[in-house]
Amino acid sequence: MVILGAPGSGKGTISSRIVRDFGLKHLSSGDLLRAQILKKTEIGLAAQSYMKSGQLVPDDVMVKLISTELSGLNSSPWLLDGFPRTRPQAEALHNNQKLDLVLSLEVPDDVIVDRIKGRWTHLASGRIYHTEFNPPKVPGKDDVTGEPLVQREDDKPESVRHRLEVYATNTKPLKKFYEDLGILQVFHGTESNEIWPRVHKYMQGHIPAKSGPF
Ligand code: G5P
Ligand code: MG
Repeated sequence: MVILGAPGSGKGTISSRIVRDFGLKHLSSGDLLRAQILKKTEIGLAAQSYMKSGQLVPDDVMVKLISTELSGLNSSPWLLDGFPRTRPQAEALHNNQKLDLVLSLEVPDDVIVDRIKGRWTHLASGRIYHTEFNPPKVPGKDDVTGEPLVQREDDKPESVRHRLEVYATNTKPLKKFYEDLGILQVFHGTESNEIWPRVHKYMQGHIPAKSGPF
């Protein structure tokens, strides 16, 4: 399955709950890219300047990265977060893998701009925190490793505004692509805790859950 949604709409937050309750493997394209940047790989070096300014990394780089990751999963069910983001990426995925579900999170832009200011990330694992919504046990430290948390370079207000525009232009039109395939389900809301029980209920109709919605 795929989860769509603007930057900061809660894809990572909802994905971690899907993983917990339904046991899917979570592949976040942004986390994969940030891991490549940390390791200073060729892909990481190529992606860094695009990501910093909130632009999309070129399609050929992304398609290669994600198809390599998917082929390593064998038959485990998976959840893609942040990919596809353009029509060519969606077509490349569609030509290789048949999707069962596509969820789209619809959160107003003003809510997003406000909440992104409070995000702190553990880059090595992709674990996400928020100063009010989901604070770490020790301020500034990852709960699992105790390592320092950082604010993403692309979470600066000018990058966030640009990422929202890029989403509206390139990624939002993918909803029609998946609607035409009959696999799109849209969830509107302003709080992840309000959206999540609806996502859980919808998914239970398609995948057996390991536990309840809370
Ligand atoms: P990413 O990493 O895919 P985005 O921009 O799609 O980045 P992002 O920013 O990771 O998405 P999210 O995952 O949708 O947002 O949101 P989240 O992290 O769960 O929630 C945001 C914050 O709000 C967190 O701090 C969370 O705790 C908090 N929060 C959640 N719910 C609530 C709530 O209800 N209330 C409150 N108060 N807070 C809440 O991509 C990054 C870059 O990588 C490149 C691009 O350059 C992209 O810009 N990239 C690609 N380029 C080309 N093609 C692709 N396929 C690419 N994929 C990545
Ligand atoms: Mg994310």
